[in-house]
Amino acid sequence: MKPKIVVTRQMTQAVMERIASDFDAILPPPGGMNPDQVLLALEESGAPGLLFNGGTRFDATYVARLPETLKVAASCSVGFDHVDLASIRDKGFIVTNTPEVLDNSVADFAFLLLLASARRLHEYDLTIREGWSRYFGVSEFLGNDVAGKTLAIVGMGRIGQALARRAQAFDMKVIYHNRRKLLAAAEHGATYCASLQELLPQADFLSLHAPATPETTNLLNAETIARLAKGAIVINTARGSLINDDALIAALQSGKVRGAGLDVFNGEPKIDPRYASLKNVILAPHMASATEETRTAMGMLCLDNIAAVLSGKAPLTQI
Ligand code: 8YV
Repeated sequence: MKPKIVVTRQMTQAVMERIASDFDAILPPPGGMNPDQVLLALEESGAPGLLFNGGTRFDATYVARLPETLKVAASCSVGFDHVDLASIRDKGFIVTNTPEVLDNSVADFAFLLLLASARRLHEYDLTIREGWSRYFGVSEFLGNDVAGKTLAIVGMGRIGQALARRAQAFDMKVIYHNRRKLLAAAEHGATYCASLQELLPQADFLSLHAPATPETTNLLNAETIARLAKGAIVINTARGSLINDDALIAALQSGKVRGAGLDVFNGEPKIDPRYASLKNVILAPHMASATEETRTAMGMLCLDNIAAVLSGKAPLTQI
């Protein structure tokens, strides 16, 4: 008897093929299941397993409505700010996430945003699309080198460490702020700053990699932006809640912040419309982990977790 699961999002082909062979699955419509559809599918099927992601927010009210038949919910994400852990524990089922398998993809994307922002790639692309009419002068439309510059990382977990390795390969100096200083082997040559106040003035580039928590909400605000060196570039592939949009937009408009590369936003997908009017911002729709290889690895890890729990074994990556 194949274990029953509800799948809320269309996964990559390899993952869908494994679902078809190993599970008795209730599959989503092309646009994915909305939260009510997830609840109904779980209730009607009695499925003990669920494969979901941040599109289904497990807040306390929603968790209370989940059927008792649910035993394991695997989130296809490393972040779990969409999961109220206390209510999960009260309800008595297991929730897992997908750490490590997306480290390289997200670090690649953060560095992509950093390089593209430094070299104004999106503005050059726009120049061609809008009708390139003349060569630019030797001192016109310039970007900035990254070699020799300082990358400041806030949140030096696995993704932050992977980004540090990439930056060092581009001859950048790396400093970081974290809840605690890492062991030297994990620092990859980066220098620890015990406070944001110590880190921010040194940043030519600031990349955010902290989780979304009450403590990190609006971590980048008017006061912390004021401490940045003029002309710093801000990168965010973590969570939109880390940035106060009014403060960053004002800084981008004034030039205090030279540019930004943003993959995550407050209120996404309905983001602050002012971002789209700024030419010194690169915008991406929360896609830092979006490669065929990584999304397959994430989906497979979700299925490994579900299969383990439903066969009486311990999950691999329980939150
Ligand atoms: C997910 C994310 O990777 O992993 C995370 O925490 O932010 C997301 O990008 C994506 O939604 C796939 O489920």
